[in-house]
Amino acid sequence: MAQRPVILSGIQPSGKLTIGHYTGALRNWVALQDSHECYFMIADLHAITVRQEPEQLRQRTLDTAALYLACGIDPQQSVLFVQSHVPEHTQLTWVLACLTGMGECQRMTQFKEKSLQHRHNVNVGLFAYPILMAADILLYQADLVPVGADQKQHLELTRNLAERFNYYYGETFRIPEPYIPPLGAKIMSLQEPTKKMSKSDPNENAVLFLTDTPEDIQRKIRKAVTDSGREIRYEEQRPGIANLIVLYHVATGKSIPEIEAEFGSAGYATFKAALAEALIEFLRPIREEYLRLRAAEDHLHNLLAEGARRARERAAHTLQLVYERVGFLKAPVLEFSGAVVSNQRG
Ligand code: ATP
Ligand code: LTN
Repeated sequence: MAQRPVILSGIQPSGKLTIGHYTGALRNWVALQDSHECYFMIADLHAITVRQEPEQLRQRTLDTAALYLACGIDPQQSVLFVQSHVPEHTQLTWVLACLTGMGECQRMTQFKEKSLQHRHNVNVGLFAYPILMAADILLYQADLVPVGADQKQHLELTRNLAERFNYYYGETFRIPEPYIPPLGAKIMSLQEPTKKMSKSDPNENAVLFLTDTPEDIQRKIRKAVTDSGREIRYEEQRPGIANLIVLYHVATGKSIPEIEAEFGSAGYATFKAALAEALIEFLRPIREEYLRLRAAEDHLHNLLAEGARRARERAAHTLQLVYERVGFLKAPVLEFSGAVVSNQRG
C-alpha cells in the first residue's frame, strides 16, 4: 500500500476543552484520519509553560485523552499519546533551539500575549514554546498539521527551522503544511466576540465546553453577546452573530446560506433558541461517551502506553538521524543496575 501522508497535532491539557478545540482541531483530525497516518498527542510539556497544579495536570491529561476518543479519534487507526512519554521531543527541542534566533521567539504573538497574561511567570519555557512545537512536528516528518488560525505563525517558524536545519546539515526534515479549516478556525468568546474563545477565560459564560450540560448550554447561548441589528446574516463586521452562525453550522452541518435563508429576519431570540437546541443534541453523545470512557482509567492508560510505543518508534528514528547529522558521537548502549534511587534520607 502506498505510504499515506503523515499528520501530527496536539492540544494542551491545561483546562477543559472547548467547542473551539473541536472546530479548530478535533473535527478536522477525525475527518483526516482515514486518509492519513496520524499522530495525535496531548501536549503536557507545553502545558507547564504556565503554572499547573500537578494532580490536576494528571487528571486533565486523562480527561483530554477521553475527549479525543469521544470526539471520534480511533486509537487503532491513529496514534494517541502523551508528549512527555516520548523523550525525543525535548531532545530535538535542544538541537532546534541552537538554530533559533532570540528575535524569532520574541516576535511570536502568542508569546507576547501570554507574557502579558502571566506577568509574574514569564519563563524560558514560555519563550521556547514554539521550538518545542516545531520539534513535535518535525520528529514525525509530518506533511500536514491541522490547527486553528492562531497557530499559523508557529507553523511558519517550524518550516523555517526545518529549512535551516536541512540547509546546514543536509536534507533531513519534511517541510510541513498547516491545515486551517475554512470555517471554525477561530471560534470567538461568547461574551467578547472580538477575542478568541479560550479555555483559560475566567468568565465561564464566555466559553462553551465540550462537556457542558444542557442547562449550561442554554444559559451561555441565551447570554451570548450579539451585535446591533436583528438580521441573521453572516458579516465580518458583526462578529457576535457571525460566531453564533458558525456554531449553528458546526452543530447541524447546514451551510451559511442555508442558515441565513432559514432564519433571516426571525430575530435573535428565535435563532438563539434553535442554536441552543442544536448544540445540546450535538454535544450530548460526545459528553456521554466522554463520561463512559473517562470512568475506565485502566483502559485509557493501556491505550496511551501503546500510543507512546508507536510514537517513539517513529520519533527515535528521526532523532537518531538528527544526532548523526549534527556530529554527535554514537551513544554507547548503557546497561543499568536496576537499583532503586530514593529521594528519602535514612
Ligand atoms: P489557551 O488555554 O491559552 O486558550 P489554547 O486553547 O489556544 O490555549 P491549545 O489547547 O493547545 O491552546 O489549542 C489546541 C488547538 O485548538 C490548536 O490547534 C488551536 O488553534 C485550537 N483552538 C483553540 N482554541 C480555539 C478556538 N477558539 N477556535 C478555533 N481553534 C481553537
Ligand atoms: N501550540 C499548540 C498546541 C501544540 C501543537 C503541537 C499543535 C503543541 N504542539 C504540534 C500542532 C502541532 C496550541 O494550539 N496552543
